[in-house]
Amino acid sequence: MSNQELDQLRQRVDEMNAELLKLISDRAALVQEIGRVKEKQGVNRYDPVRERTMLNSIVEKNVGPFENSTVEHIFKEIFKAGLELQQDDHRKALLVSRKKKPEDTIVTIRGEEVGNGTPTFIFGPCAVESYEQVAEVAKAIKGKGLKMIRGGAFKPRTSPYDFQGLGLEGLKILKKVADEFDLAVVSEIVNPADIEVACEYIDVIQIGARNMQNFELLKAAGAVKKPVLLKRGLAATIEEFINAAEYIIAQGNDQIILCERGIRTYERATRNTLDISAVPILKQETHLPVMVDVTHSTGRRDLLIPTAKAALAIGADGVMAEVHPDPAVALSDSAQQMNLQQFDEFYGEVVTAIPVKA
Ligand SMILES: [Mn+2]
Repeated sequence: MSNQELDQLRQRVDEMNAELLKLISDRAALVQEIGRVKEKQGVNRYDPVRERTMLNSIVEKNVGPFENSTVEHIFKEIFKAGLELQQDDHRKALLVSRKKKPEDTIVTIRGEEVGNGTPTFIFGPCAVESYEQVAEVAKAIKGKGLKMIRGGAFKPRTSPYDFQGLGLEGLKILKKVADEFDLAVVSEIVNPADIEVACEYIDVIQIGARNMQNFELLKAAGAVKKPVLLKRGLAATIEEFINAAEYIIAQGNDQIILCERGIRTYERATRNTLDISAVPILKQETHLPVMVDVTHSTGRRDLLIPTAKAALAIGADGVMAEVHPDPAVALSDSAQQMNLQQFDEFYGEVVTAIPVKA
């Protein structure tokens, strides 16, 4: 075979590649059109019966040289790529996405703005244990000029025999202390039925990691006009996390703060693994403020300062950490809450690490 002949054959292959690409692209455009029609009709995008019919008719026409299984495999890949395109179109349409709304959402909590470029700090005890305990922490928070306190009244715990929180009584204590110190209250709600009454006592509804996919709770939080702090589930992907936020915004409430709080991995040196890269990804993909909970992600007091610095350095809108007047006797999370002196050190170190804005 002469070199000239080979060149000619190769040129034909190049032309066919181009033709194939054009056909695949035209097919993709058609598939997208079908996706839009299906969306209008509310029909599921993936139709296995239709796919099987298409594959059968393609294989019937196969005269070789490829095996039927090879032809099926190639076309299955083309089908898959088309379906993924439809899903991308759908993702673009998410209300929490940057594509839908390019500018940052600022969440306003009693006049305090989260996501405006200045970091927000939320501190407070893991659980509300008594008026005195909460008041002591509130005083330290107020002393730093901060505006928010967190505290758990309803505690979803791993074991049913662990302290479950004071419930409504705990919310009343939080409210009383917050009023005295002029602080906004962040507290977790676990039952959709509690939201209405809880709104009288709290300023931010926290949805905890274990409830990130409690869809009825998400919908109920979306239906009220209260900011929501949504924590990432301990085994949730970023996509699942974003979709959980979508459940809230779809009900009309766009006052949502996302909170990375560590995910479960095989690593046991920390309680969870702080997924620090989730912060810039969430900032790119969504228009919502993103905070980092350094207490639950690490489970280690000695890692609170470095992880808080990392969070702010990578672009988080704020940091959350737990403070207790006497962590050794705390009813929950006693290993990782800071005492008041450690709180002073933490705050001093982390705030000095914040780059001064021009
Ligand atoms: Mn805790």
